[in-house]
Amino acid sequence: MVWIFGVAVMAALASLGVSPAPAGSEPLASEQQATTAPAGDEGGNGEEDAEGDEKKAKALFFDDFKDGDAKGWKEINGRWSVKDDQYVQSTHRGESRTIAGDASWTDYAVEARMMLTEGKRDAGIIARYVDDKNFYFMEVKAKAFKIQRKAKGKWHTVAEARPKPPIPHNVWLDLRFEVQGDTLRHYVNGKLKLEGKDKTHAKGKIGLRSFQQAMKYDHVRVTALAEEQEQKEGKE
Ligand SMILES: [Ca+2]
Repeated sequence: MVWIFGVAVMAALASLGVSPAPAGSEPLASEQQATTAPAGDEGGNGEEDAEGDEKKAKALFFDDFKDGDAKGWKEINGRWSVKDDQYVQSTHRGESRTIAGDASWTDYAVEARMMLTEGKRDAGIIARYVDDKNFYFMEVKAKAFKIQRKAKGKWHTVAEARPKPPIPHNVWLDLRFEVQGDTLRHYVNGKLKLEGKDKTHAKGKIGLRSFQQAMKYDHVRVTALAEEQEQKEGKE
């Protein structure tokens, strides 16, 4: 039993005919615990706010580029800049890549909004980036969705599909790339487009990438899949 010290509470207890503990009989630790406990009214202060805060807290990484810079990103090639709260890659010559996050991340989802602008090739999200020769790539282009593996510098297609209708330019797409154990999942606008198996890379950083394609990104977010699952189960 936890005793709550406070005039209001003691008065309330007295009105119910309950006697508080004799003064001086309670250890100090218990008193501190009691005074920091919520006073009666539980969960009355904005459930939506609390949920939003929890979501932020659970993200391993988040960048909406509202701070006007790309701090935390390591731009390897391409022409990157932050404009109008978006991360813009403006050349469609050659490859572009920028890397962020933590090399120890294992099972997670990387989400980003992406818009293809100039060019005729592909752009997307990198996961489990070990180095420039070893990572997974979630690829999007007008006529193909792919999950690619790069290992020791060599490309291999893990899964592939043809989008219907073709993916247009200058339209925001919600991308989500999940890496969970040896399972890799490619989502566009909330729908699972591809799933493949590969166990070459177990952990690594995240990144954004294109080949002969200019594009924009926004709202990049990384979530640990174990924590996301716990959240879902907690709500049911
Ligand atoms: Ca933004």
